[in-house]
Amino acid sequence: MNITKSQIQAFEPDEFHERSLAILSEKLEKSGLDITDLISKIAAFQIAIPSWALGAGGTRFGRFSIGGEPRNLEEKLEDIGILAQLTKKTEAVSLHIPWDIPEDYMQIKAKAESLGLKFDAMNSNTFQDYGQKESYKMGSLGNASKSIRDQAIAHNVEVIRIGEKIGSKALTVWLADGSNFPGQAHFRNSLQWTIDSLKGIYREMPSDWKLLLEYKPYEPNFYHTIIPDWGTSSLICSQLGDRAKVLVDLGHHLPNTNIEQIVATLMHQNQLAGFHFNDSKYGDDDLTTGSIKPYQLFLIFCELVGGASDGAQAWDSISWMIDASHNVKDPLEDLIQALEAIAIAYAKALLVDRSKLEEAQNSGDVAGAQEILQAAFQTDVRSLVAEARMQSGGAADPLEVYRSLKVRENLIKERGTGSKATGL
Ligand code: RM4
Ligand code: MN
Ligand code: MN
Repeated sequence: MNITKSQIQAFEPDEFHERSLAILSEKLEKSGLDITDLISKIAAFQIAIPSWALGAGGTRFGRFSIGGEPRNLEEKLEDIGILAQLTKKTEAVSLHIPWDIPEDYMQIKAKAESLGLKFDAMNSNTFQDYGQKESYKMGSLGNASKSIRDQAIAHNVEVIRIGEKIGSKALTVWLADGSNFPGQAHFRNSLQWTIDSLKGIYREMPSDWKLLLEYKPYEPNFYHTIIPDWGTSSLICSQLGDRAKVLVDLGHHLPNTNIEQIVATLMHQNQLAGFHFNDSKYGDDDLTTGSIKPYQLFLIFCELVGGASDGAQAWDSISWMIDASHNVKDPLEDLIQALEAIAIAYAKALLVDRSKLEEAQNSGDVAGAQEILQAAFQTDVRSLVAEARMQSGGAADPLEVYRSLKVRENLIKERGTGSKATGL
């Protein structure tokens, strides 16, 4: 399905848009902020979409199809193209191998280009068996068996080679490796095997590539995970080299973890690779970004904006991607909501008066510091975000346009009700 520019522009912003924007601009300019600069920063911020997020996700109890799911990689790109047109917040796709091995590289590259999309980080998969010789049941890069480790290394190298053909510049490694029961695995040995395997992969990366290393404290293994936290990931990255950095997936933390502090610490050592955005109440990848903890998302962006403006780590060196599973919502609607929530959190973080905050911090003014953060967080920036999107050619209200144009209904007509996208 194709959406045209004029179809998008036929939808006017609501009657309050101009007035809301005028009032907000007046207020922000009074506090010394430059509206044009804010709008261009918000418009420039782009978040990649993973190729596995366009179909219905499921739990171990079941999976309920949403209909019209993309049947192949081309159709996945088309879905992301729709998101890009409506939101102007994404211009890249992140592929998961072997879920999405391109059949014809030239053709897939051309297809992406025609939709204005690039290829972001490549994702390897050694957490499932996909017809390879030896099973990953007991782990992959950290498996006790050398031949299984070698097979997992070879898979990652193959993913790098595929990525090179389509213009990707990064490899994301998430390991399911760990154990379910005490005594099942040797902690130190499995960590060392993992480090050695990752060194083998790192050596094979082209010199302009980066390696993004995820951590996760549980699932699918429930007793121990070889890379459970940012500290372990950071320790491994330091042994690999400068181009290996820690990837923060928001769903990969135990309850109440201070993720914003992790972000600050990683930026402090120039080791933040990027983000996988999602929100979670209990587990991993569960919910739409910003649907449960928007304040936390804002605080994370405060650290990002602060770290970049203080020169701790360059903004452009950080990768951004959504990584969520959509169980009950239309994935495209869910992604529209997530992109909006991320843009809003970023926009609010840009409003924080950082020098006043530092003054409050240094003088022990606890209440004052809280006021500064809350003042930014409570500001309704939706008109600013909408304006940035419209100036880039996107929709005033992407979800409304999506629904009015009956995108899902059209996709179902095109692809049927029973189509099933590869992925989670
Ligand atoms: C994992 C992790 C990875 C993603 C898989 C599908 O929990 O977040 O990034 O590739 O899920
Ligand atoms: Mn992830
Ligand atoms: Mn995850």
